[in-house]
Amino acid sequence: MTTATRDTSPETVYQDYLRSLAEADEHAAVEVARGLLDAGVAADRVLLELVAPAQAEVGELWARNEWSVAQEHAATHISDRVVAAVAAYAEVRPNRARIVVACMDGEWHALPARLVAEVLRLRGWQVTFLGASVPAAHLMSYLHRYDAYAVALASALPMRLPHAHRMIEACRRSDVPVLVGGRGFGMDGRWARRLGVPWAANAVAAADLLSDERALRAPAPAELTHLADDEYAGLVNRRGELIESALAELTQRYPAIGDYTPAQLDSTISDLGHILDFLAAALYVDDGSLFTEFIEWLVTILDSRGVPGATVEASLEHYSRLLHDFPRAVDHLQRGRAVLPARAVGSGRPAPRAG
Ligand code: B12
Repeated sequence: MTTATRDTSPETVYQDYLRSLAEADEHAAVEVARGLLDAGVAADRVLLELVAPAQAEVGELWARNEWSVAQEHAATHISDRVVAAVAAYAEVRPNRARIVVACMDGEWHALPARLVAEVLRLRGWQVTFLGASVPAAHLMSYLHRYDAYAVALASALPMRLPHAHRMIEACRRSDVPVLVGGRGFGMDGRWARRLGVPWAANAVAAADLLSDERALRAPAPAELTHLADDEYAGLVNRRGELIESALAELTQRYPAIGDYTPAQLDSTISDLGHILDFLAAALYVDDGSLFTEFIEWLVTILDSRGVPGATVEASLEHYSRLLHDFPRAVDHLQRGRAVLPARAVGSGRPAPRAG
């Protein structure tokens, strides 16, 4: 008689976990994580080597339009429950100072920050996790009241960098050291360096940085002298007017847009706004790669939802024309056009967009 033995190789465990997310099976997902903990795998490894990569993969499935927004939401909720289960399993008494972990105002990606918070807690820090989108004024009064040793700020979206900078400066005025993390600062942290703020690639690096008070308290200066040209501020002031005129131009060039449903129109306006917000962020940190990476991402997303990139080409061209007296912005826009795939350039009719 043979007994079926459970395959516990990391790849099989990962696939089991991903399947439980796909099937929205919370119980199975928690079981997979508990199985690892029971087998002696450290709690921070379960968080960073199972939950984190699975969430990133959920993002890729959503980006390719293989998963709906609802499937992504269900998976994210389950990941959150798994993080709670892992934290409860490995209860650690705090023996170090208080760290406040918070998402920037307008930032709804709370799970990455929560993973960081839990790993710091596992290392003995007394962590207060404030969650998604914390308004700057509330964060400041919290820091004063609870005498935080440091604050860890999270951002997943590069377009929020100018805002992030204001929040970082406000924390510093309160004399609380700041460290930042999340893909919004660039996968290698290069935009955090521009803002002159210590950055950690992941939760483990954040824990190391927090133990190095000198690095935390003596960050390199910000490199933002280019802001003297006022292009960033000028673009932000003209945002509404630019979106309006780009929409009018697109509708004239592609009359099919006139038949869009309100939801499709909302998505188009939101895309036009995102283009400007990423352009503004690129101007803020003076790095064209921020904008070109976004354009490559946008075209892939639109393509998987049946919207031809020709509309992106037309929008970039339109913005270049209106912003002709902003040389840095025009340069970023031209570079953005240069990374468009050949099929995205031309005058094809936009197909009805997915939503
Ligand atoms: C879940 C999710 C959401 C959920 C978030 C819910 C929640 N409770 O977190 C919701 C639905 C709200 C959401 C909304 C949006 N999302 Co979203 N989302 C994701 C998704 C699928 C997973 C995020 C996650 O948990 N990742 C797992 C973590 C662990 O990975 P990580 O970010 O790399 O984190 C590691 C490090 O970066 C670091 N780290 C992260 N944070 C911090 C913080 C500190 C202090 C430190 C030290 C380190 C650190 O440590 C982590 C562990 O090692 C990602 C896909 C992805 N690849 O991440 C997209 C993703 C981030 N979202 C994306 C987008 C575009 C959006 C929206 C704009 C979509 C829209 N059109 O509305 C909105 C923006 C909302 C907003 N204003 O914040 C894009 C961003 C692309 C880009 N070019 O910027 C991504 C990459 C999806 C994709 N593949 O296109 N999203």
